Amino acid sequence: MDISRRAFVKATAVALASAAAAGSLASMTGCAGGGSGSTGAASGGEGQKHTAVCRFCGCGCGVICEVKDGKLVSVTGDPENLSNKGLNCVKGYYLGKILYGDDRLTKPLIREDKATKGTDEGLREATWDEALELVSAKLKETWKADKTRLAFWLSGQQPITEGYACAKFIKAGLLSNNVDPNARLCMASAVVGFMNVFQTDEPAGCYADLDNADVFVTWGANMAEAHPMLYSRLTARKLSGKNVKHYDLGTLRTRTSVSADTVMLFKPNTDLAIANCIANYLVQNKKYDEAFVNDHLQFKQGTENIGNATDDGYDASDVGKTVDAVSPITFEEYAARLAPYTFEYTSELSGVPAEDLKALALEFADPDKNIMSLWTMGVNQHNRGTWMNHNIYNIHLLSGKIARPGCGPFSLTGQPTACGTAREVGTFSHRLPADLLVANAQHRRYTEAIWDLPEGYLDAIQKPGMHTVKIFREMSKGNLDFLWTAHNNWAQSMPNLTRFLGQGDKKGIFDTFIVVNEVYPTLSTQYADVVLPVAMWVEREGQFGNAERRTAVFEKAVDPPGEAKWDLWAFMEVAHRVLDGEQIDGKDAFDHLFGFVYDKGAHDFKNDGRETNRLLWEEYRIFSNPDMNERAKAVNDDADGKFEAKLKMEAKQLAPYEKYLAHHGMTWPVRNVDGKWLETHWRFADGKQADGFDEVGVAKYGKQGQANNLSFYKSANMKPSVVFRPYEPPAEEPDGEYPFYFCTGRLLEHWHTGTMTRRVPELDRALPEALLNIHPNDASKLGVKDGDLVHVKSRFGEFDIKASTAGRTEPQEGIVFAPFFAEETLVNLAVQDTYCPLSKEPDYKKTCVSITKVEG
Ligand SMILES: Nc1nc2c(c(=O)[nH]1)N[C@H]1C(S)=C(S)[C@@H](COP(=O)(O)OP(=O)(O)OC[C@H]3O[C@@H](n4cnc5c(=O)[nH]c(N)nc54)[C@H](O)[C@@H]3O)O[C@H]1N2
Ligand SMILES: Nc1nc2c(c(=O)[nH]1)N[C@H]1C(S)=C(S)[C@@H](COP(=O)(O)OP(=O)(O)OC[C@H]3O[C@@H](n4cnc5c(=O)[nH]c(N)nc54)[C@H](O)[C@@H]3O)O[C@H]1N2
Ligand code: SF4
Ligand SMILES: [Mo]
Repeated sequence: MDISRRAFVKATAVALASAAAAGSLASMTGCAGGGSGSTGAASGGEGQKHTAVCRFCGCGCGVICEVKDGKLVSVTGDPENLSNKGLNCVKGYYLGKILYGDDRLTKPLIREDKATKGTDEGLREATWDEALELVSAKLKETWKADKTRLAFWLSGQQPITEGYACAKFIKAGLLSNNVDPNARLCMASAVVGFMNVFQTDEPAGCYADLDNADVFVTWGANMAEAHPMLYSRLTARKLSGKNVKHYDLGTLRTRTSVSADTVMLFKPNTDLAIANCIANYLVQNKKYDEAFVNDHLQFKQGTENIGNATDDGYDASDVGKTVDAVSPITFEEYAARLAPYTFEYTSELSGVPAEDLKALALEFADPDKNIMSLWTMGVNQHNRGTWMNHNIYNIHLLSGKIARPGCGPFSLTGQPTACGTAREVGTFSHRLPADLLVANAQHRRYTEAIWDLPEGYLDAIQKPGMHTVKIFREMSKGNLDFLWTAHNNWAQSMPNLTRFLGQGDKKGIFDTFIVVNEVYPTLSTQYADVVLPVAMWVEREGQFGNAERRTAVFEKAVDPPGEAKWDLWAFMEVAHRVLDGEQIDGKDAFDHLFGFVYDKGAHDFKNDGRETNRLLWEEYRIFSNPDMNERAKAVNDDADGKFEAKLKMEAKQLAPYEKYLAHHGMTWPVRNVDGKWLETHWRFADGKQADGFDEVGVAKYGKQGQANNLSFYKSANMKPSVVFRPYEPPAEEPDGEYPFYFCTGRLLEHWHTGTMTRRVPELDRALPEALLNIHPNDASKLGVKDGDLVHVKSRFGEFDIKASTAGRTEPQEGIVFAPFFAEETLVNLAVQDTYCPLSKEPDYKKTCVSITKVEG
């Protein structure tokens, strides 16, 4: 087996004349409309065209794939997809090339000797049959012996129907909740924030807000690198609108800061205080929207001084068990809690000048200003990530700046379908499809009805399973026998890799039977016992759901190489084998759960990929359209009225599969009005009271006095919660031994662990290596010059990296930054796995480290 996996890591110094490297606002984003990325073959525009969606970031840009002679020859922006209207960034244009790296996996691989784990050696080619039999036997053995010792780790990059089928197989077939997605590392704090505030996980705004805002506030979101298409809409609005302002808050100066009128660099975690300071100003000066507050809000406080989830015992500790608790308070009590957050105190704590804090507070105090807040990992990957989501909602709710065009808190999603799959179909350890929870008996009854399971069947999974960090911590301790991962690269992306890959106790990873579905050799395949080679992106049909609730289908355009197969097929083949001989309600278990996509008894799907996808979609769609199914309707219409599904489920309605193809994507809820399927742009706004729907994007929005048009249909008493959340410090603070904060993140050209983008020569050349960005004063104190190799060490682990004072991000003194795309510079060996106790999302942004120059 010849895996030339290192070949692609070769660094050349040639920089791509990528827009990313240019200075001007318009070109800085790397965005352009109508351009095309040729994949090498001639692109004359005469090939076969297929509609698709970019498989990288949560912007969810529509693209058109052009195919000639069975090869993807060009990718261009899709003008008919309303999320991007033809715009793409540089990664979008080179999308086609990600399919054609030299070392695509084309045959199943099996490891004979566990001792070779963690090396390039030891995997041999196998037939699909042999690999599937082995995986099935190991899964079944673990399942029968002790099903707490198996786990699945899935992804916000896994297409919707594939995630839905996996959730059904694991939750109903295996009766296990040990499944979690990589979205736990990413959107979990946002999700818990949504649920706590609105009791529903749904972004209220849409991308059109970017074209209508008067003020943009980026709260530690580097949109220029991470959401380039949306950033180009932000800068376009700033250049064309009158007096449009941008406040960029963060711990680093980034490419996003370039367009800002005011850059507010704060000390890590003091964003909590900054938001409270704005709320305090609004409250003390009676500058909040009184009608909105009286009609629509309730006030609460929660458990405080919650410590840090650094150790295993945290969740079971006294404070760990109560972190979710909240209790009602009056508006006056809320005001009193805010009172300490004066401009002076907050300025001293955060390092942000008081006049900048006041300027931002005055924007929120102005009833005529439309303000859009945008945030991503700076807020979510935070030891108080859920709290920080609250604090942003708090100021938007107090000022009534929500649910109208150009105005609202907008939680940006990172991955292409973290919303659509991980959050919507329920691949989290505590969820069922469509916002439903395993712990809620009514939710289980409803799910049982749709899946035709006997009443009470899902009571076996009422306890949430292991969340992501726990899965890997348990593996490191030898408590996991079987792990199957797909659409992620955990051996590079998980925090505190040292715990299970490095100098830590390696026992667990050697003893766990690990299956990895992959398209290229990665660090994770180095630890796999079986590697299943899979079809990538448009080598099969799939669906993504982006940050503005837009669901879109990407069509199959080309065949997968060699023996690579659809992930879904592999999962179902194993499900078939593992459930063989099992019964549900006296019927064959596999047939009962998945027979509808198969010809009876056959191992091949009923029809082509389109029909399999459509059948799975139509079943998933019942969750939000209960009238489609008698049993679901009966539970929904429950006579004792305990389950208010009718209102709550329909409010997330989805359309029939073919509508998404015809419309190049639609934003949910998609409502049938007089026989036409219409999408919804703003949530909670202008709806008929209590029916949960907007007027389908028709604007009738006043800037004030809008209170009567709002419907927070799922919130308790129809009122979202303002929860007071104080400032509490980061999990670790710099000291003599570890004097720097280490922040990690992303840069434009590369996607996460670099497995795809580093195989595109143009992107690889543009950003060939990961560097540690450091403030010039810190560098000179350490005697470090640009290009010097330094040793970075934390309480968790260590690695070497070259230092640079001239990087694209410019940290404040005392903070250093590095991206995590380079496997040869494995920064996550040193990143803490302390997580937000409410969301269990790790804080990748502020591990304390020491830095020393490597001599010689
Ligand atoms: N090019 C590219 N784009 C991507 C991705 C990619 O891999 N490559 N990945 C996608 C995914 S999955 C995600 S999740 C997004 C991530 O998108 P972002 O979150 O925008 O990017 P990061 O680089 O992870 O985070 C850097 C930011 O964290 C902020 N920060 C650090 N500490 C704090 C703090 O204490 N408080 C606050 N408020 N902010 C802080 C910094 O100021 C900085 O702005 O990008 C998506 N887009
Ligand atoms: N230091 C640090 N680490 C971080 C973060 C950070 O800010 N700092 N951010 C975290 C966040 S927000 C995220 S979202 C995670 C992302 O972490 P991961 O999801 O683990 O990383 P990716 O590189 O996106 O892994 C996706 C893998 O899927 C493979 N792939 C591509 N197409 C297919 C397919 O069709 N099927 C299958 N089975 N595989 C396919 C790719 O080759 C790639 O190896 O990283 C987290 N890790
Ligand atoms: S990476 Fe994001 S911004 Fe760039 S084309 Fe893809 S979806 Fe659009
Ligand atoms: Mo993410």
